[in-house]
Amino acid sequence: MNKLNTSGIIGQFAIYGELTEIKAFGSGHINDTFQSRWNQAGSTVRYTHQRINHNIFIHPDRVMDNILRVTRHIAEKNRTNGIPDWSRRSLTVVPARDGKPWARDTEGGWWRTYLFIENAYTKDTTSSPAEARFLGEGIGLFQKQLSDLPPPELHDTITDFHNMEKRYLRFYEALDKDALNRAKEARSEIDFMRINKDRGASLVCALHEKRIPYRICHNDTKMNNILIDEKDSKALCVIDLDTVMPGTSLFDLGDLIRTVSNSAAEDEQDLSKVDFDIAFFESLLEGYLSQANDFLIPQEIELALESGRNITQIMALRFLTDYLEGDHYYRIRRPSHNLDRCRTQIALIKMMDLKWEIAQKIVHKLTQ
Ligand code: ADP
Ligand code: GN1
Ligand code: MG
Repeated sequence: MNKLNTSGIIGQFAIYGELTEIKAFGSGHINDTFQSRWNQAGSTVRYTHQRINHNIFIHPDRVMDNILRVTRHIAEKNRTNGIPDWSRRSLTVVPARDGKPWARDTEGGWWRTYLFIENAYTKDTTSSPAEARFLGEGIGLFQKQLSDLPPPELHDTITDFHNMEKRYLRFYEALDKDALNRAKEARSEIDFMRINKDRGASLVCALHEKRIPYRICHNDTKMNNILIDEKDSKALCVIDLDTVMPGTSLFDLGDLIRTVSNSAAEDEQDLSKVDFDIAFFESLLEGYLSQANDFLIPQEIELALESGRNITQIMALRFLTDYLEGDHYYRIRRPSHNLDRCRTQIALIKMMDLKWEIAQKIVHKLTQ
């Protein structure tokens, strides 16, 4: 979308002052994100605008309904508890001029606007155990703050999002079709997925068999969906809330383990750099439990380590499926990007397997 069109849609939101700049922003795989700068009677303020990926979120109105409820709940809690800087600790939706939490462009797209949270940043890889601890704490707190969200239930914004069985069905379909004749490039990854199918179902089975409870969770807690405060390097605000819906807390812990404990980036091509960093894992879990211990039950704790392997496997499978289907889902920046991402996830699973016992001892140590 060119700049002119972008300013047109941005003009639909209830923002005062002169627009001085718009630019593309962020590195997410799903939505299109822009940042705008305004002169409001001499003060400079910034906003975040996003075109919601309408192919993936087929009911953007329901997504926004969830986001409003969740962000208001957290903001209200922080405000009434006197938490300093509360307006930077949850996203604030800026309504359109007609009062709706979204605006539509002339091409049928759905847009939303948030206050831009200043003096914060995101990271794709972890630099220190302290950073890992803060990220864990941030997601534990987010889940805790939402544990008393009043009914009704949040909408399911993507059906069966982490349902491994359904993800496997789609993978086998893509493999049968092999529409782009790409399976030959991914033989060993396909074999890995086949061999490990059963163990991949453990979280979903535990949910379906009611061994662990449904809770409100984020469902997409890769580390760059957490804004970090420049002031103290602590987790400041959990963003990218499109998938906040009922699930298990372990989906969130699992995606944190996948991204925070990996010593390399999600799409690292040099697989010798991919490692399951035990020090990061320990600090992450410690930080997460410092908040989540208040509500987790033993059956959830039992699956803590497994959650990391499980979510890593689901991501490997989803990247591979998208590669076979022709890269329709994830944004790519090179031809085999999705295959590279899949390979990194598999390398990480293998490192987790290798360090399983030591990691399990850490779980026991932290939960005794
Ligand atoms: P995607 O779904 O594409 O991953 P995100 O919601 O994660 O999109 O946003 C992409 C990036 O934009 C984030 O990683 C973050 O850097 C930045 N961002 C998003 N919302 C805000 C905000 N309210 N304030 C500051 N930065 C933001
Ligand atoms: C997508 O939106 P983003 O880039 O934070 C994806 C996640 C994957 C992630 C892998 C709605 O997250 O499920 O874990 O890519 N989000 C959706 O990087 O599919
Ligand atoms: Mg994101």
